[in-house]
Amino acid sequence: MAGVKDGVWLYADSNYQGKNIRVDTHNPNIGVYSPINMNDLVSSVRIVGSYEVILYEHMNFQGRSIKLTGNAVNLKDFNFNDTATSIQIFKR
Ligand SMILES: [Ca+2]
Repeated sequence: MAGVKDGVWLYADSNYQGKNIRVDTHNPNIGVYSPINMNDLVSSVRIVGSYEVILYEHMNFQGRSIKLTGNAVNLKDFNFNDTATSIQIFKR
């Protein structure tokens, strides 16, 4: 995707819509410590570059989790809509 900075983009709505933040391995915060609070809001995920992502239901990588190795246009498909509170990102 030309012009889009490498990283993991999280969107509040499905189909990569709504407010969004970019996170990477150095800055994986999506909750109260991030510039835009995405806690329990993420509905789609776009992975730009070679990353693997694990979304967790609770802070500090607790609770239910899903692993993504590619884009997710609608986290409802993963039964994980508006659920993610912490995230781990790995370079592949
Ligand atoms: Ca949402």
